[in-house]
Amino acid sequence: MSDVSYDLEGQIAVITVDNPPVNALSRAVRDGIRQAFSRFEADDAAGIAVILGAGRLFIGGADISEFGKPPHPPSLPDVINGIEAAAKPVVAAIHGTALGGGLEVALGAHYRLAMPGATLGLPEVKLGILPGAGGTQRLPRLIGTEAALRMITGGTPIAAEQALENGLIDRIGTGEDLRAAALDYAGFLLDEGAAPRPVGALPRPDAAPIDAWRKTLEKSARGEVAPLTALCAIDAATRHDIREGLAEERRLFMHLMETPQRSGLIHAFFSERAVAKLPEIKGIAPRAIRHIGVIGGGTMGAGIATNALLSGLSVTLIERDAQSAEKARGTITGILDAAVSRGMLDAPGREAILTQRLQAGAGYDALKDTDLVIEAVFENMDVKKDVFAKLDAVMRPGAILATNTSYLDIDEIAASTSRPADVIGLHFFSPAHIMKLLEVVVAQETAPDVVATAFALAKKLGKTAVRAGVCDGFIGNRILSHYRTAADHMVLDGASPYRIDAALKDFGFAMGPYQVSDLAGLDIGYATRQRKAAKAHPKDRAPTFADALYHKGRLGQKTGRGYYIYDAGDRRGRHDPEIEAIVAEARAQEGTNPREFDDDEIVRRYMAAMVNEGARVVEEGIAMRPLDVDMVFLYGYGFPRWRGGPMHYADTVGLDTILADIRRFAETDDHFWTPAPLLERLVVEGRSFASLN
Ligand code: T1G
Repeated sequence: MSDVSYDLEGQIAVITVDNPPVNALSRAVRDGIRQAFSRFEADDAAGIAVILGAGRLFIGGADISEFGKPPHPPSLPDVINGIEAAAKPVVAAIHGTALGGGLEVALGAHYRLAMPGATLGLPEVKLGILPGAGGTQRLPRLIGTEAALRMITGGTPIAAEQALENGLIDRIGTGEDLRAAALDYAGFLLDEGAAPRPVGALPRPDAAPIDAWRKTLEKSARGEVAPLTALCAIDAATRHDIREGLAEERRLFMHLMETPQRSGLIHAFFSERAVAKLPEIKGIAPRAIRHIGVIGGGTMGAGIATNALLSGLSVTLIERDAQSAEKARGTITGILDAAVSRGMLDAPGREAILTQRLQAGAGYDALKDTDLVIEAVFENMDVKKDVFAKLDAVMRPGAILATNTSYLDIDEIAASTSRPADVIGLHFFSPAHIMKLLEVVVAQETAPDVVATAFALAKKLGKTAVRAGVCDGFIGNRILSHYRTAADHMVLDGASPYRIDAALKDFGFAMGPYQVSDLAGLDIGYATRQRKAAKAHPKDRAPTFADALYHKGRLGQKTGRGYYIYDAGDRRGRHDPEIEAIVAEARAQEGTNPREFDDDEIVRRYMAAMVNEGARVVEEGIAMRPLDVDMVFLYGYGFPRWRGGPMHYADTVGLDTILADIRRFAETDDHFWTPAPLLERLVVEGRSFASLN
């Protein structure tokens, strides 16, 4: 029972789960718990049992790394049913967090205590599954159908105080010592002569909230199967006694375990942890970052500054003059006020930030004590070099000079300073205080501890950092440019932008490419095309319909009209009857004969372009692994999380299928559709992108 220990404290059996780092319910732990409870049942000296976790939390859930492998007994439901059937009372003492199977273990106990600050949750739907060890049957019996539906179909944990209020736990422990609090409560129950109190024996929960909740989920859980399936399991609890209900829950759980959505969401779970594991920074200590500088108080600069301030850092923001600096302070104040109104920040916190942690001015010498500076000035190489020359002159030795450029050559910027090893790219995504993705762009000379510092800073800022190499667009925008071109080609060949957007929203994207253009601004795309025009290939097909919209001043949401018309207050937009004529004009200019595109072809072309360029980005080392590309698209480009990212999606479709599509598309355009060598090699070798992770 190495992972589970049993000791007797007076008449109290203390069963401790100790399986670092999160006490996951591995096969050994399940077996250890089962043996510990057999010993408890047989131990006449023990009148009550306490189960608790060693380390920083109670139990973090089933062992996700076992998913997809053959199950090994004892199953978690059997272990938990054994706890509930104990002839003597059992207390679960929770600290840190009890998640998934961990909370289900606590639901199998007869009494529950949680320490202050503990959280309790059933996040299984976030992994594409449902609580499969009694959670959907016991939780609604304990806290009611509505509260259980909210916890299970949303997957968001609740705090101990809320759990006390809704009946999930019986007591909040006092003091800091978990074991003392647990023994105190167990002793109290023993003195009270408390008997076993199986949750499964409670009356069936009320079915009334089910139908309304189903309607809500059918809209909000768009495309995801787990939340609605979890609702079916809870519905079964309202109609069956515990035994039949558990059987139905198991059937539904096993069904979800087989879905590609479970595979996609588990891939996302492990990838968001793997993405920060880089050989180049293993064991490298990051530099301390407490006070940062931000150059430029526009949308990006103000967003970056706000993100840093809300993460506890001090910020010195520099603009070209005092008036601009004050304007930037105003922008930041506005974002903080919105955070206060949303309850994300309290008034004293806002005050402290604005009076103590934010300085805004025009003089670079105010940066001399900062640990790192991020410039977010105009995207022009001469402007950047001028800024870096000033930074190089005032920043202390060891300070880090970062650029937020989205495409300029960071090697060139670094070479213009006396300290290229301290130069790195930190590419934020707008709005910078909300978007979680941060591309950490590593230049040739960037020192490993500067890379490590960037990843440590990202964690502090609550970002998901992905390492990128230097190229035009790094990982995300470079691939975006490619699949956007595939979409534009479909429009030139006959597809409606609206049909393309609809098909990709049905695929699961938050927005289609033309909705994204309207959001970002059509001037951004126009400027990018102008910038790249010098290197255009004669066979490149220009999206002249996009240029036409730009020249008409239709820049998207910011002008109220782009591909869609945005009436006051309506951000969703409606179709513009003039678009058809504008697109027809572009087709006529090219001399193309428009044809129909169905949703299937739209998705295949869009995804083949995305995957093909993703393969090139991995092959060139711009992305370390395919999972890095997946993380960029899950966190920065609205790719549906339950599909795991473009490269994971390609594995589920089959790389041979993707390659066959590309070869078929190349029959009519072998310039744009050139298979990436890595993709061809993996198909020949019968390997997947996952094999490179
Ligand atoms: N199984 C296996 N490994 C896990 C794990 C788990 N449940 N949870 C975390 N890890 C690994 C993680 O990959 C990382 O590994 C290390 O532990 C530290 O994790 C029947 C079937 C618990 C809040 O969804 O939310 O129960 O990178 O960096 O920030 O109904 O981990 O070090 O090699 O995240 O302190 C339901 C998932 C499972 C909880 C701790 N449970 N975990 O956060 O550490 S399904 C969950 C978390 C289930 C039952 C069903 C967090 C955490 P490495 P970490 P952390």
